[in-house]
Amino acid sequence: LLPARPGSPDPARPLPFCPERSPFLVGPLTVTFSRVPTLEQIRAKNPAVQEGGRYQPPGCEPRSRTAVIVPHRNRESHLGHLLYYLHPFLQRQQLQYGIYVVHQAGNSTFNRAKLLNVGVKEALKDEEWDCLFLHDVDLIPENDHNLYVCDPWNPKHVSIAMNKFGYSLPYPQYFGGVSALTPDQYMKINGFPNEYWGWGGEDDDIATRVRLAGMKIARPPISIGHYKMVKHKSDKGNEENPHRFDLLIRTQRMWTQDGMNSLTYTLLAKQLRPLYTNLTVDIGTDP
Ligand code: UPG
Repeated sequence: LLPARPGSPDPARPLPFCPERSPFLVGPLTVTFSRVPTLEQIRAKNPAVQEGGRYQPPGCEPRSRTAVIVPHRNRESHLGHLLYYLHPFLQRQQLQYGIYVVHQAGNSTFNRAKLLNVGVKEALKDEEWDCLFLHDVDLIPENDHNLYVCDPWNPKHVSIAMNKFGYSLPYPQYFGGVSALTPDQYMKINGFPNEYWGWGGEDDDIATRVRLAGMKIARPPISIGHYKMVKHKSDKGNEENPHRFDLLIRTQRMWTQDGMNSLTYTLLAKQLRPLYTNLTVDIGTDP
């Protein structure tokens, strides 16, 4: 017998597992950005999504409980596109999931990796997630066979074929865009670095952490890891980080000291919005 899921209609007769391959998958998807959908339109198309952007498949026990964590500031239209495509995508995969948007408060230099650490820490207070998807706001998956579940052995890099790189990997160690780690894998690499302020470098640091922690980068087949990026200019407050090469030289020395075990921040707000959980956070400023 499977354990009864809280809220299952009859605790004496727990739900069967969802099938290994969801019957709702359609494969390649058409993704366009001609119009930004409103949150109302997205809500109307996703009536089963609950407060905080949470969902559980009806009638079966999900094979993964997945938290999608999105670093964010000042990209509202990109967030509209992402929510529009991601909610139906995840429901077709019959996952239990929650979407967290981690919003950096203030105007100081952006820090993607630190925001993701905050998102992980806060999401794990809500639920024992099986899998953490760290997800740029402007990347839309183009094939729903790209399952938002974790590899049990290794951190997974998922956005391996982005349109902006001609649908191929820009270089072998690339780990930017969308990645997936179990909470154990995340803690094993001491999370992501907190000290990369501004654009660049943090994703290469994370790839190095994976290697130094004795793991490898797992990847789906290239045809499945297709992503379309919403075109954008570089953001104010996220200029190229001039220190990134110096920091990358120090990863081997620093990774056990800089990460989840040194994370400090002030959570300013946690709001259960209809399509996502919003975390507004003060992560400090570039020293
Ligand atoms: N972001 C914001 N607001 C900002 C800046 C960044 O929300 O003002 C978020 C957003 O989620 C975005 C992500 O940070 O998708 C990455 O920033 P972006 O400027 O889009 O970087 P790109 O050059 O498009 O992305 C690649 C990788 C990314 C990596 C970055 C730097 O996809 O994961 O962080 O290069 O190495």
